[in-house]
Amino acid sequence: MKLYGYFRSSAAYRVRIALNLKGLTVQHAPVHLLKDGGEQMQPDYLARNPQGIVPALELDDGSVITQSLAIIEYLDAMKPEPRLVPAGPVLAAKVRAVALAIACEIHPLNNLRVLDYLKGPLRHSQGDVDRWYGHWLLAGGLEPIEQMLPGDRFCFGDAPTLADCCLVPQLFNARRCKVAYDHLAKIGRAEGSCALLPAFEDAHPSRQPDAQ
Ligand SMILES: N[C@@H](CCC(=O)N[C@@H](CS)C(=O)NCC(=O)O)C(=O)O
Repeated sequence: MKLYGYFRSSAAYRVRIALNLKGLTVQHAPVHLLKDGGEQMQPDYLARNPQGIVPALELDDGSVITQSLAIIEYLDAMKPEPRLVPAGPVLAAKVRAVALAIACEIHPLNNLRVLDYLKGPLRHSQGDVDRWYGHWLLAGGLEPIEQMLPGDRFCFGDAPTLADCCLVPQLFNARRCKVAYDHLAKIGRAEGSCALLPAFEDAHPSRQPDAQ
C-alpha cells in the first residue's frame, strides 16, 4: 500500500497513527502542498484524488481510497485488531461523533485553501484570519468536544480509538498556531496518554521523511 500525504497534513497524520496502531507498514509518497502551487493540484495526483487534497491510500491492486476517515474505517475492516471503532453500537457512535466533530466541523474551516481564500480573494488581514482560526478551533470545536468526552485515559476508555486518531493531529495544529487549550482537562488527559504510545510518536510530522 502507498500513502500519499504531507508531513504537516493533519488528515494524513490521522491515517499514519491508525496504520501504526495496527502495525501496518506502507510506502510513503509525499505530496508537497505548498511547492509550485501545490503538488496536490498536479494532474497525476488529481487522477488519484480529484479533490486535490491528501491523504489518499493506494492499494496493491491499484485502487485508491480517499478521505482520512474512510481510509481508517477501511483499515479497521481489513485488520480489525486493535479496533479503532468499538464493536458496541452506542460507543461506536460516540467515537465517530467526536471524530466527525473534528474532521467535519473544525478541520474544513481551518484548512489551507480556506485560509488562503480569506487572505487572498477576500482580502482579510492576518489578524482576522488568526481570529477565525482560533474561533473555529476552540469555541466552535474543542470546547464542545471536551464536553462530549467521559474523561477516560483516552478519548473513550483505556485504548486509543478513531477519536484519538483525529484529536491528536488537531491539537498539533492548535499548538503550531499558538491556540491554548490547557483549560480542557479531558482533552489534555487523552493527549497525554496518546503521547506515551510509539504509534503516535512515530506518526508525528517531525518524524516523517518529507519533514522540513
Ligand atoms: N476531509 C479530508 C480533508 C483532507 C484535507 O483537507 N487535507 C488537507 C491537508 S490536512 C489538504 O490536502 N489541503 C490542501 C489544500 O488545502 O490545498 C480528509 O479527512 O481526508
